[in-house]
Amino acid sequence: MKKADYIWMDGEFVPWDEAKIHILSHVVHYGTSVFEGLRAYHGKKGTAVFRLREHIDRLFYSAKIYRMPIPYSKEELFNAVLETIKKNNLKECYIRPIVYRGYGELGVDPSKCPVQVTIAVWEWGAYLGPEALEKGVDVMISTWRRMAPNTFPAMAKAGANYMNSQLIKMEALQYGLVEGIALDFLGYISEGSGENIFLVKDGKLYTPSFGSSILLGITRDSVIRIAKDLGYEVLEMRIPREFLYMADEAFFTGSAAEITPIRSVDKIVIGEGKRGPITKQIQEELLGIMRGEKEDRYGWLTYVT
Ligand code: PPE
Repeated sequence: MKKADYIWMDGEFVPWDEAKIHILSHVVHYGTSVFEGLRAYHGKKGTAVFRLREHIDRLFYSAKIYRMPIPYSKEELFNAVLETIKKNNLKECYIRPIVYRGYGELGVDPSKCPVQVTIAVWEWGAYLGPEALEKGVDVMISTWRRMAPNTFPAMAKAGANYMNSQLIKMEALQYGLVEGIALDFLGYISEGSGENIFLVKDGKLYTPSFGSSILLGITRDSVIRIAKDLGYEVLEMRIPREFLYMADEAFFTGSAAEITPIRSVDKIVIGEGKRGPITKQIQEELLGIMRGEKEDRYGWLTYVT
């Protein structure tokens, strides 16, 4: 990864190489963390963070689910993100705030371990490869399922959920594919290892509902709003696997993946096997807003000043 200069750790800036924790921290042993991932883009009016408020809100509800009292206010973390970007002099970056249980006692009970907070920023290019945004990606349905309800809370963006994501990702890479799509516990489409998924069929958009063990993606929400305002019907529902093969277009959404078209699934070509027109239209709209080229009509940008 590309190093930046400083990482915000519990209220202080620490040089990148010195941002360390104790090996017996609770998080190392039991995966006790919740985190966020978001991006800042550089446009005509300067650098702006995309949907910072919503990402901070999700961080707090992830922490609430896991009974982790965050020792800062939302406002403090909001400002800390902006300060961290400034301190590192970055025009565009990926932002990773993480809340975790540190060093105290080992054993499953986390309550004796302090809740700590770190914010890192770095330059991160296209998540699924340099050509993916335009050309699309070849993917597979994973043999691994997403977690069943009331096992691991899918709506909490917890570090531990990404052990499941790693299984999905590693399997896809072993088969020479870019990503895996997991089904939910009932066998309906859920999401990619680090992205939500949308399908386009006969001019309508479809995406799995939050009952299908998905992370409620903020990019997903942005796409739903943009698509509706462009006049498309958007259905959030249970989606059978075969509907994906029947789709005219399909794409992933995520802060890291942005909007990445899906070209094939299980070697079955989706639509025409390239970025479809509706995918392109929504991509241009969303990236246009993110990059400050189109009016910020939803109030999604926070400028780093
Ligand atoms: N589902 C999962 C499992 C997921 O990890 C992400 C984001 C999404 C959906 C989309 O959510 P949103 O970013 O709010 O639109 N994945 C993050 C982490 C990626 C990583 O490899 O780390 C991200 O995109 O930042």
